Amino acid sequence: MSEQKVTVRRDGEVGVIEIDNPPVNALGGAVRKGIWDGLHDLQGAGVSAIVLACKGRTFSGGADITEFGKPPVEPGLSVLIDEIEASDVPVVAAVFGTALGGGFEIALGCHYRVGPSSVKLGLPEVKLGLLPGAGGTQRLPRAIGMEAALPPIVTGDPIPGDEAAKLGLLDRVIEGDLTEGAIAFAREVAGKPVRRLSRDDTALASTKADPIAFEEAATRLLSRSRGLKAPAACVQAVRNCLTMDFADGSKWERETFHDLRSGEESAAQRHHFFAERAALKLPGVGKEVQPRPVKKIAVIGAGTMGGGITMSMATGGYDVVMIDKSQEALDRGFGIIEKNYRKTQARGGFTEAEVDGALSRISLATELSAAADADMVIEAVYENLDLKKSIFAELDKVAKPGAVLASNTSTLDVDEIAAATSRPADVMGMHFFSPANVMKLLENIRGEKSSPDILVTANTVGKQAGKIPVTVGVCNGFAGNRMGGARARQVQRMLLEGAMPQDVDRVAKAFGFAMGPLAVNDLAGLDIGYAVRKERGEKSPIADKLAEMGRYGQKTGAGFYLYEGGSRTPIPDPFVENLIRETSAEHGFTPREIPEQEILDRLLFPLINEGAQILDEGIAIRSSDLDLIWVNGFGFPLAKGGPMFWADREGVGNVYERLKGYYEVSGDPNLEPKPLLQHLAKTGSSFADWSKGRG
Ligand code: T1G
Repeated sequence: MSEQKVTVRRDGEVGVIEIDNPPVNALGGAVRKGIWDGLHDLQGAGVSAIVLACKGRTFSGGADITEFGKPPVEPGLSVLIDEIEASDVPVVAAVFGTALGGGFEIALGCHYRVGPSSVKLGLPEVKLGLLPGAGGTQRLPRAIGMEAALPPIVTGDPIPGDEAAKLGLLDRVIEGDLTEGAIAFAREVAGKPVRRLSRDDTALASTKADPIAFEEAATRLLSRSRGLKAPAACVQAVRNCLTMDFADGSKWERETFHDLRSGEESAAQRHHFFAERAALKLPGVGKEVQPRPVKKIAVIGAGTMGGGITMSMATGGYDVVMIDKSQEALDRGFGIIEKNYRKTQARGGFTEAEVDGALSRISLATELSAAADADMVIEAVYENLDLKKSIFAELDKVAKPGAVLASNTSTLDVDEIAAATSRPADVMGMHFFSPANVMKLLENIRGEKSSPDILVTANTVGKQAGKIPVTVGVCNGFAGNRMGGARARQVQRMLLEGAMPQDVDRVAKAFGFAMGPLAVNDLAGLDIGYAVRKERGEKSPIADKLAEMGRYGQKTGAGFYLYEGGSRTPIPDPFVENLIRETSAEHGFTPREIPEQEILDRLLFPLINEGAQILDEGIAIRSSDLDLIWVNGFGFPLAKGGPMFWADREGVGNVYERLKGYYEVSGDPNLEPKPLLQHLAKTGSSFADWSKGRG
């Protein structure tokens, strides 16, 4: 017998419907049925008011996403919400925690909402590639006006409880025992006329009279939508309030919701929702493995990475001591941190209090001894193995027992760094991506001897710092950069075969990358890649020549492209085109025009093929981890889900056959299909199926 997900009781003349569906009281079919039956039973019993409450840690977090795509179960959420709103008996929603999506929508269908100032009310459907599908785009504007309703619907960012109270979304702020408070409130409103948002257009009047402010807000919000469909649909749904009544507006909303939910973009974004949570699960590491307590973090190095990491940690609420031998570097680094904070504050990204708080948590020191009381140390010095090993040997003497010792290395062997200490179990990698205060990806590198609890600690700290942590093993380039290296080799090969930089970048951007790989090289600096290749004894004929000429990219005004007058706009350069043709001839190639489909395939397949090998070697745990890495660290379009998700949707067999074809034509060993890719193709399987049950 499935446990009771909804209980119904009476407290005098007030009825209470209580949802108990851990972990987030998702509004699955059984919950909706329980609410539906409870509502009618209580109405039939003649109660004077009803409270809709939830047990556990939050009011409902929305519809049950795991039910999407399955046969619908009656009553549908919209129908249930309309039924609640139609009640002659007032219904009071006792909201707390994060009342999101359908959870907020059902609260909007109630006649009153009460809760603590800590509650967050939100419609994050847009983050799943959807729009609110149960009346949210029609009721919220009718509750607080169209201009106020637009940002939370289009960004998916929640409305904090104190702001919700100011907007009239909370009829009473109740701290302490919420259910009791809600019952007392229900007694107050019993017998009073109820306000039904679907029948009250008052709040729409000002925008109907003058829609300019609304349209300006819409344009501003959509400018950041990265071409995704859902944000534009959210805007249109709210805009419909100007010309449609509630019934027609809701019909449009529901139809559009179903269109989006059955589309590729939402499938990709829902994949990411679950992928972020799956990435925190480590094979063999159960919930009994707790993170080590972290309050103070020491960051070693005040350069670009050290400064960005310091910002992320201070923003996450940690006390941070930034350590650098040079006081000048510390002062410069702190100055950049303060400037970045103030810039974001000016854009409304932080309040002044948040910035002041974060800055107050940062201290500076020139001695490593300042790390003595840190619970975690993150080393972010120059990418040199000997230097890092010497610092970790010092840390071994200075850091307190139990401190997590992490290196921000992007390519070096974490096991070698760990071996420089007497406590390799406390050592791991925490690979941030530049700029570290902006990029969400955090690759946590599991050393051979890293203890499980430091991996859990790094996940906890990473999440609190607003990162998306993914745990991978030790190899050259870990996961993201190793896949990137495979693609880079193919890009350079295509130039030798006859493609020009602008051809490759045009195809990449048409697929959805914000920048093409050659423009990214120019942004990062060709000198960086050149130094890494020199250290490894690798060659890249064209890129090496450019670097040796001092054409490093944007920073020198010329790389694969020209950059005039400090502009960041890449301009194709005939000099480079000639250099490519000469180098191609030197290497015995006969230039040909490469079809765009082949260029796209040879941009994506190396990621998929190397990703397959990384999975097969156990460096990465599951394919969705690689999708998180490439979307959040390397600009793979979220709408396409990530390289491995895209391969599954394209058909692994299809990818394998085309890759094998390119390999057979070119003979390029970098195009040879890896064993796992071949296996999945031959067995008609997918990366997702292969990954199931791996941690
Ligand atoms: N459905 C199903 N499972 C969910 C879920 C949901 N809505 N939300 C969370 N989970 C699972 C999650 O996968 C994880 O599972 C566990 O619960 C704990 O989640 C009509 C159609 C609510 C802020 O987008 O933002 O309503 O890994 O680790 O950090 O318009 O979960 O343990 O197996 O995130 O405390 C709209 C999504 C849905 C909110 C809690 N709602 N959830 O955060 O826990 S669409 C959302 C969250 C909708 C209507 C439309 C967060 C949270 P597992 P967690 P948390």
